[in-house]
Amino acid sequence: MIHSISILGSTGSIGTQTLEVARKLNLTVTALSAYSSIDLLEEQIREFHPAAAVVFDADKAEDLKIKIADTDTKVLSGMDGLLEICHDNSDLVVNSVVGMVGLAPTLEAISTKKNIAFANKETLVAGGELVMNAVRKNGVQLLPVDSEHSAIFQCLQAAPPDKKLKKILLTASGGPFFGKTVDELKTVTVEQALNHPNWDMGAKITIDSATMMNKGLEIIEAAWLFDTDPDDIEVVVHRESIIHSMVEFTDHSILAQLGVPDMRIPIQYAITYPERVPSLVPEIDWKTMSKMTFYSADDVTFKCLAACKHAMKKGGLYPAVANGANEVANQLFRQYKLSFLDIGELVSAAVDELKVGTAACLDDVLEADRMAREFVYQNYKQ
Ligand code: MN3
Repeated sequence: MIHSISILGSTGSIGTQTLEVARKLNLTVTALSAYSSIDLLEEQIREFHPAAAVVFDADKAEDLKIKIADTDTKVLSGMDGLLEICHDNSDLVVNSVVGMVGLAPTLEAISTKKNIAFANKETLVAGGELVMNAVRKNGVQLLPVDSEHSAIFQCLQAAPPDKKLKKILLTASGGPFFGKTVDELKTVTVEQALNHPNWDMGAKITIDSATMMNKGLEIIEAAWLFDTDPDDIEVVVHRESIIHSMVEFTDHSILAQLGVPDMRIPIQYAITYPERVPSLVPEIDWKTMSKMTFYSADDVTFKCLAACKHAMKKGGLYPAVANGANEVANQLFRQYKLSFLDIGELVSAAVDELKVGTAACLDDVLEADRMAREFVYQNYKQ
Protein backbone atom coordinates (compact mmCIF):
# COMPACT_ATOMS: atom_id res chain seq x y z
CA MET A 1 0.00 0.00 0.00
CA ILE A 2 1.28 3.46 -0.85
CA HIS A 3 1.47 6.19 1.79
CA SER A 4 1.93 9.40 -0.11
CA ILE A 5 0.66 10.97 -3.34
CA SER A 6 1.25 14.09 -5.38
CA ILE A 7 -1.62 15.47 -7.47
CA LEU A 8 -1.29 17.26 -10.80
CA GLY A 9 -4.60 19.09 -11.15
CA SER A 10 -5.95 19.04 -7.58
CA THR A 11 -8.72 21.64 -7.90
CA GLY A 12 -10.72 19.93 -10.68
CA SER A 13 -13.41 17.30 -10.29
CA ILE A 14 -11.02 14.31 -10.13
CA GLY A 15 -8.49 16.25 -8.03
CA THR A 16 -10.97 17.20 -5.32
CA GLN A 17 -12.38 13.66 -5.20
CA THR A 18 -8.82 12.31 -4.97
CA LEU A 19 -8.32 14.48 -1.88
CA GLU A 20 -11.51 13.02 -0.37
CA VAL A 21 -10.00 9.57 -0.88
CA ALA A 22 -6.64 10.77 0.51
CA ARG A 23 -8.40 12.11 3.61
CA LYS A 24 -10.27 8.81 4.10
CA LEU A 25 -7.09 6.72 3.61
CA ASN A 26 -4.95 9.06 5.73
CA LEU A 27 -2.44 9.58 2.93
CA THR A 28 0.33 12.16 2.99
CA VAL A 29 -0.09 14.65 0.13
CA THR A 30 3.33 15.89 -1.01
CA ALA A 31 2.32 18.27 -3.82
CA LEU A 32 -0.80 19.91 -5.25
CA SER A 33 -1.36 21.92 -8.41
CA ALA A 34 -3.98 24.09 -10.08
CA TYR A 35 -4.28 26.00 -13.31
CA SER A 36 -5.47 29.21 -11.65
CA SER A 37 -8.01 28.39 -8.89
CA ILE A 38 -5.89 29.67 -6.02
CA ASP A 39 -8.68 30.08 -3.46
CA LEU A 40 -9.50 26.38 -3.51
CA LEU A 41 -5.80 25.53 -3.74
CA GLU A 42 -5.16 27.59 -0.59
CA GLU A 43 -7.86 25.64 1.28
CA GLN A 44 -6.28 22.38 0.13
CA ILE A 45 -2.80 23.54 1.20
CA ARG A 46 -4.07 24.52 4.66
CA GLU A 47 -5.64 21.08 5.14
CA PHE A 48 -3.03 18.79 3.58
CA HIS A 49 0.24 20.73 4.14
CA PRO A 50 2.01 19.68 0.91
CA ALA A 51 5.71 20.53 0.56
CA ALA A 52 5.01 22.20 -2.79
CA ALA A 53 2.11 23.70 -4.74
CA VAL A 54 2.15 24.66 -8.41
CA VAL A 55 -0.03 27.31 -10.03
CA PHE A 56 0.24 27.11 -13.81
CA ASP A 57 -0.63 30.81 -14.23
CA ALA A 58 2.47 32.77 -13.11
CA ASP A 59 0.57 35.87 -11.88
CA LYS A 60 -1.78 33.76 -9.80
CA ALA A 61 1.25 31.93 -8.37
CA GLU A 62 2.55 35.26 -7.05
CA ASP A 63 -0.88 35.94 -5.49
CA LEU A 64 -0.83 32.51 -3.84
CA LYS A 65 2.65 33.12 -2.40
CA ILE A 66 1.29 36.12 -0.50
CA LYS A 67 -1.85 34.28 0.66
CA ILE A 68 0.07 31.33 2.12
CA ALA A 69 3.20 33.15 3.33
CA ASP A 70 2.46 31.81 6.84
CA THR A 71 2.74 28.15 5.69
CA ASP A 72 5.75 25.95 4.84
CA THR A 73 4.46 25.13 1.34
CA LYS A 74 6.75 26.21 -1.48
CA VAL A 75 4.90 27.83 -4.43
CA LEU A 76 6.05 27.04 -7.99
CA SER A 77 4.58 28.06 -11.33
CA GLY A 78 4.17 27.06 -14.97
CA MET A 79 5.24 23.91 -16.75
CA ASP A 80 8.60 23.98 -14.92
CA GLY A 81 6.76 23.75 -11.62
CA LEU A 82 4.65 20.81 -12.80
CA LEU A 83 7.76 18.99 -14.04
CA GLU A 84 9.59 19.69 -10.77
CA ILE A 85 6.92 18.20 -8.49
CA CYS A 86 6.99 14.96 -10.51
CA HIS A 87 10.41 14.41 -8.90
CA ASP A 88 9.33 14.77 -5.28
CA ASN A 89 9.31 11.86 -2.82
CA SER A 90 5.67 10.73 -3.26
CA ASP A 91 4.90 7.03 -3.81
CA LEU A 92 2.42 7.75 -6.61
CA VAL A 93 1.65 10.63 -8.99
CA VAL A 94 -2.05 11.28 -9.63
CA ASN A 95 -2.36 13.00 -13.01
CA SER A 96 -5.78 14.65 -13.19
CA VAL A 97 -4.81 17.57 -15.39
CA VAL A 98 -7.37 18.25 -18.15
CA GLY A 99 -6.08 18.38 -21.72
CA MET A 100 -2.86 18.09 -23.68
CA VAL A 101 -1.03 20.33 -21.22
CA GLY A 102 -0.61 17.15 -19.13
CA LEU A 103 1.57 15.36 -21.69
CA ALA A 104 5.00 16.70 -20.68
CA PRO A 105 4.32 16.12 -16.94
CA THR A 106 3.07 12.59 -17.76
CA LEU A 107 6.34 11.75 -19.54
CA GLU A 108 8.33 13.40 -16.72
CA ALA A 109 6.51 11.41 -14.02
CA ILE A 110 7.08 8.17 -15.94
CA SER A 111 10.81 8.97 -16.16
CA THR A 112 10.98 9.11 -12.33
CA LYS A 113 9.85 5.45 -12.31
CA LYS A 114 6.85 6.19 -10.10
CA ASN A 115 3.51 4.58 -10.85
CA ILE A 116 0.85 6.96 -12.10
CA ALA A 117 -2.85 7.05 -11.32
CA PHE A 118 -3.95 8.33 -14.65
CA ALA A 119 -7.01 10.48 -15.37
CA ASN A 120 -5.53 12.73 -18.08
CA LYS A 121 -6.93 10.86 -21.11
CA GLU A 122 -6.04 13.56 -23.65
CA THR A 123 -2.31 12.93 -23.19
CA LEU A 124 -2.67 9.21 -23.86
CA VAL A 125 -4.79 9.96 -26.91
CA ALA A 126 -2.34 12.50 -28.30
CA GLY A 127 0.92 10.92 -27.18
CA GLY A 128 -0.07 7.26 -26.87
CA GLU A 129 2.96 5.77 -28.54
CA LEU A 130 5.45 7.96 -26.67
CA VAL A 131 3.72 7.41 -23.34
CA MET A 132 3.42 3.62 -23.69
CA ASN A 133 7.04 3.31 -24.88
CA ALA A 134 8.18 5.31 -21.83
CA VAL A 135 6.00 3.15 -19.56
CA ARG A 136 7.64 -0.03 -20.88
CA LYS A 137 11.15 1.43 -20.78
CA ASN A 138 10.81 2.62 -17.17
CA GLY A 139 8.84 -0.38 -15.93
CA VAL A 140 6.08 1.74 -14.38
CA GLN A 141 2.36 1.14 -14.26
CA LEU A 142 -0.32 3.48 -15.61
CA LEU A 143 -3.23 2.80 -13.26
CA PRO A 144 -6.41 3.99 -14.99
CA VAL A 145 -8.70 6.36 -13.11
CA ASP A 146 -11.20 6.83 -15.95
CA SER A 147 -14.18 4.76 -14.73
CA GLU A 148 -14.46 2.63 -17.89
CA HIS A 149 -10.75 1.89 -18.03
CA SER A 150 -10.63 1.13 -14.33
CA ALA A 151 -13.51 -1.30 -14.94
CA ILE A 152 -11.65 -3.00 -17.80
CA PHE A 153 -8.46 -3.09 -15.70
CA GLN A 154 -10.37 -4.62 -12.78
CA CYS A 155 -11.99 -7.26 -15.04
CA LEU A 156 -8.59 -8.12 -16.51
CA GLN A 157 -7.29 -9.04 -13.05
CA ALA A 158 -9.23 -12.28 -13.62
CA ALA A 159 -7.83 -12.86 -17.12
CA PRO A 160 -5.13 -15.41 -17.97
CA PRO A 161 -1.66 -13.87 -18.59
CA ASP A 162 -2.16 -13.92 -22.38
CA LYS A 163 -5.60 -12.35 -21.76
CA LYS A 164 -7.45 -14.36 -24.48
CA LEU A 165 -9.56 -11.26 -25.03
CA LYS A 166 -12.09 -11.23 -27.79
CA LYS A 167 -13.17 -7.66 -27.24
CA ILE A 168 -13.63 -4.80 -24.87
CA LEU A 169 -17.20 -3.59 -24.31
CA LEU A 170 -16.80 0.07 -23.48
CA THR A 171 -19.96 1.42 -21.88
CA ALA A 172 -21.26 4.94 -22.51
CA SER A 173 -24.09 6.75 -20.75
CA GLY A 174 -24.98 8.40 -24.07
CA GLY A 175 -24.94 11.80 -22.41
CA PRO A 176 -27.81 14.30 -22.31
CA PHE A 177 -28.60 14.02 -26.05
CA PHE A 178 -28.88 10.25 -26.48
CA GLY A 179 -31.48 9.34 -29.13
CA LYS A 180 -31.65 12.84 -30.58
CA THR A 181 -31.55 13.40 -34.35
CA VAL A 182 -29.22 15.76 -36.21
CA ASP A 183 -32.16 18.15 -36.68
CA GLU A 184 -32.88 18.19 -32.94
CA LEU A 185 -29.21 18.78 -32.16
CA LYS A 186 -28.97 21.87 -34.38
CA THR A 187 -30.29 24.18 -31.70
CA VAL A 188 -29.07 22.65 -28.42
CA THR A 189 -27.49 25.12 -26.00
CA VAL A 190 -24.37 25.08 -23.86
CA GLU A 191 -26.56 24.85 -20.75
CA GLN A 192 -28.38 21.75 -22.11
CA ALA A 193 -25.07 20.14 -23.02
CA LEU A 194 -23.69 20.78 -19.53
CA ASN A 195 -26.59 18.89 -17.94
CA HIS A 196 -25.22 15.33 -17.71
CA PRO A 197 -27.69 12.67 -16.47
CA ASN A 198 -25.35 10.55 -14.30
CA TRP A 199 -21.88 11.95 -13.74
CA ASP A 200 -20.84 15.17 -12.06
CA MET A 201 -17.72 16.29 -13.96
CA GLY A 202 -15.82 19.35 -15.17
CA ALA A 203 -17.16 21.48 -18.05
CA LYS A 204 -14.75 20.24 -20.75
CA ILE A 205 -15.49 16.55 -20.22
CA THR A 206 -19.22 17.16 -19.79
CA ILE A 207 -19.36 18.74 -23.26
CA ASP A 208 -17.17 15.87 -24.56
CA SER A 209 -19.80 13.52 -23.13
CA ALA A 210 -22.62 15.33 -24.92
CA THR A 211 -20.80 15.14 -28.28
CA MET A 212 -19.58 11.57 -27.51
CA MET A 213 -16.05 12.83 -28.20
CA ASN A 214 -15.36 11.57 -24.68
CA LYS A 215 -16.20 8.02 -25.78
CA GLY A 216 -14.08 8.45 -28.90
CA LEU A 217 -11.13 9.55 -26.77
CA GLU A 218 -11.80 6.58 -24.48
CA ILE A 219 -11.66 4.11 -27.41
CA ILE A 220 -8.18 5.43 -28.21
CA GLU A 221 -7.24 5.45 -24.51
CA ALA A 222 -8.34 1.80 -24.16
CA ALA A 223 -6.53 0.77 -27.35
CA TRP A 224 -3.26 2.08 -25.87
CA LEU A 225 -3.75 0.98 -22.26
CA PHE A 226 -4.82 -2.57 -23.08
CA ASP A 227 -2.91 -3.02 -26.36
CA THR A 228 -6.16 -3.68 -28.24
CA ASP A 229 -7.15 -3.12 -31.85
CA PRO A 230 -9.78 -0.32 -31.97
CA ASP A 231 -11.97 -2.68 -34.07
CA ASP A 232 -12.12 -4.97 -31.01
CA ILE A 233 -13.55 -2.20 -28.83
CA GLU A 234 -17.35 -1.98 -28.99
CA VAL A 235 -19.21 0.98 -27.52
CA VAL A 236 -22.38 -0.07 -25.69
CA VAL A 237 -24.74 2.66 -24.56
CA HIS A 238 -25.89 1.84 -21.03
CA ARG A 239 -28.01 4.72 -19.74
CA GLU A 240 -27.89 3.83 -16.04
CA SER A 241 -24.04 3.91 -15.72
CA ILE A 242 -24.04 0.97 -13.30
CA ILE A 243 -21.89 -1.31 -15.46
CA HIS A 244 -18.69 0.68 -16.03
CA SER A 245 -17.38 -1.55 -18.86
CA MET A 246 -16.87 -5.24 -19.68
CA VAL A 247 -14.37 -7.61 -21.25
CA GLU A 248 -15.33 -10.54 -23.43
CA PHE A 249 -13.01 -13.55 -23.66
CA THR A 250 -12.53 -15.97 -26.55
CA ASP A 251 -15.07 -18.38 -25.02
CA HIS A 252 -17.70 -15.54 -25.12
CA SER A 253 -17.75 -15.32 -21.36
CA ILE A 254 -18.08 -11.68 -20.27
CA LEU A 255 -16.87 -10.05 -17.06
CA ALA A 256 -18.28 -6.69 -16.00
CA GLN A 257 -17.45 -4.26 -13.19
CA LEU A 258 -20.43 -2.63 -11.49
CA GLY A 259 -20.95 0.08 -8.91
CA VAL A 260 -22.77 3.34 -8.37
CA PRO A 261 -21.49 6.08 -10.72
CA ASP A 262 -18.97 7.64 -8.34
CA MET A 263 -15.38 8.38 -9.36
CA ARG A 264 -14.09 7.72 -5.87
CA ILE A 265 -14.17 3.95 -6.59
CA PRO A 266 -11.77 4.06 -9.58
CA ILE A 267 -9.64 6.76 -7.91
CA GLN A 268 -9.27 4.67 -4.76
CA TYR A 269 -8.59 1.44 -6.66
CA ALA A 270 -5.77 3.15 -8.61
CA ILE A 271 -4.29 4.23 -5.27
CA THR A 272 -4.71 0.99 -3.32
CA TYR A 273 -4.16 -1.46 -6.23
CA PRO A 274 -3.92 -4.42 -5.91
CA GLU A 275 -5.52 -4.10 -2.46
CA ARG A 276 -9.13 -3.18 -1.76
CA VAL A 277 -10.15 -1.21 1.33
CA PRO A 278 -13.46 0.28 2.54
CA SER A 279 -14.48 3.41 0.63
CA LEU A 280 -16.72 6.46 0.95
CA VAL A 281 -18.89 5.22 -1.92
CA PRO A 282 -22.35 3.80 -1.13
CA GLU A 283 -23.40 0.31 -2.20
CA ILE A 284 -25.73 -0.24 -5.16
CA ASP A 285 -29.29 -0.25 -3.86
CA TRP A 286 -30.68 -3.26 -5.72
CA LYS A 287 -34.20 -2.65 -4.37
CA THR A 288 -34.51 0.60 -6.31
CA MET A 289 -32.72 -0.59 -9.45
CA SER A 290 -35.42 -2.14 -11.59
CA LYS A 291 -33.66 -2.38 -14.94
CA MET A 292 -30.49 -1.93 -16.93
CA THR A 293 -30.80 -0.96 -20.58
CA PHE A 294 -28.37 -1.30 -23.51
CA TYR A 295 -28.29 0.30 -26.95
CA SER A 296 -25.80 0.57 -29.78
CA ALA A 297 -23.95 3.86 -30.26
CA ASP A 298 -24.94 6.24 -33.08
CA ASP A 299 -21.68 7.41 -34.66
CA VAL A 300 -23.48 8.93 -37.66
CA THR A 301 -25.26 11.55 -35.55
CA PHE A 302 -22.38 11.85 -33.09
CA LYS A 303 -19.59 12.47 -35.59
CA CYS A 304 -16.85 12.85 -32.97
CA LEU A 305 -17.13 9.14 -32.21
CA ALA A 306 -16.54 8.17 -35.84
CA ALA A 307 -13.76 10.78 -36.18
CA CYS A 308 -11.83 9.29 -33.26
CA LYS A 309 -12.10 5.74 -34.65
CA HIS A 310 -10.99 7.05 -38.03
CA ALA A 311 -8.06 8.92 -36.44
CA MET A 312 -6.89 5.80 -34.59
CA LYS A 313 -7.07 3.76 -37.81
CA LYS A 314 -5.05 6.37 -39.69
CA GLY A 315 -2.58 6.06 -36.80
CA GLY A 316 0.51 8.19 -36.18
CA LEU A 317 -0.35 11.70 -35.07
CA TYR A 318 -4.01 11.63 -36.22
CA PRO A 319 -5.35 10.95 -32.70
CA ALA A 320 -3.39 14.04 -31.56
CA VAL A 321 -5.10 15.99 -34.36
CA ALA A 322 -8.57 14.77 -33.30
CA ASN A 323 -7.83 15.70 -29.69
CA GLY A 324 -6.34 19.13 -30.45
CA ALA A 325 -9.19 20.07 -32.78
CA ASN A 326 -11.70 19.02 -30.14
CA GLU A 327 -9.99 20.93 -27.31
CA VAL A 328 -10.46 24.16 -29.26
CA ALA A 329 -13.92 23.35 -30.68
CA ASN A 330 -15.16 22.34 -27.22
CA GLN A 331 -13.92 25.62 -25.77
CA LEU A 332 -15.39 27.73 -28.61
CA PHE A 333 -18.75 26.03 -28.07
CA ARG A 334 -18.63 26.86 -24.35
CA GLN A 335 -17.87 30.47 -25.36
CA TYR A 336 -21.05 30.49 -27.55
CA LYS A 337 -18.93 30.87 -30.71
CA LEU A 338 -19.82 27.50 -32.30
CA SER A 339 -22.98 25.45 -32.61
CA PHE A 340 -23.06 22.01 -31.00
CA LEU A 341 -22.89 20.15 -34.33
CA ASP A 342 -19.93 22.27 -35.49
CA ILE A 343 -17.75 20.46 -32.95
CA GLY A 344 -18.11 17.11 -34.75
CA GLU A 345 -17.81 18.75 -38.17
CA LEU A 346 -14.54 20.45 -37.25
CA VAL A 347 -12.99 17.41 -35.55
CA SER A 348 -13.88 15.22 -38.56
CA ALA A 349 -12.57 17.80 -41.03
CA ALA A 350 -9.28 18.18 -39.15
CA VAL A 351 -8.71 14.40 -39.19
CA ASP A 352 -9.65 14.19 -42.89
CA GLU A 353 -7.80 17.23 -44.19
CA LEU A 354 -4.61 17.73 -42.18
CA LYS A 355 -1.45 15.85 -43.19
CA VAL A 356 0.61 14.59 -40.24
CA GLY A 357 3.22 11.88 -39.79
CA THR A 358 4.27 9.74 -36.85
CA ALA A 359 5.27 10.68 -33.30
CA ALA A 360 9.03 10.38 -32.87
CA CYS A 361 9.21 12.82 -29.95
CA LEU A 362 7.19 15.19 -27.77
CA ASP A 363 7.70 18.10 -30.19
CA ASP A 364 6.03 16.10 -33.01
CA VAL A 365 2.94 15.65 -30.85
CA LEU A 366 2.93 19.32 -29.84
CA GLU A 367 3.23 20.37 -33.49
CA ALA A 368 0.32 18.14 -34.61
CA ASP A 369 -1.70 19.53 -31.71
CA ARG A 370 -0.83 23.10 -32.76
CA MET A 371 -1.82 22.41 -36.39
CA ALA A 372 -5.17 20.99 -35.30
CA ARG A 373 -5.90 24.00 -33.07
CA GLU A 374 -4.94 26.38 -35.87
CA PHE A 375 -7.18 24.45 -38.29
CA VAL A 376 -10.22 24.94 -36.04
CA TYR A 377 -9.53 28.63 -35.44
CA GLN A 378 -9.27 29.17 -39.21
CA ASN A 379 -12.28 27.10 -40.22
CA TYR A 380 -15.01 27.92 -37.77
CA LYS A 381 -17.77 30.24 -38.96
CA GLN A 382 -17.65 33.44 -36.94
MN1 MN3 B 1 -14.95 7.84 -18.61
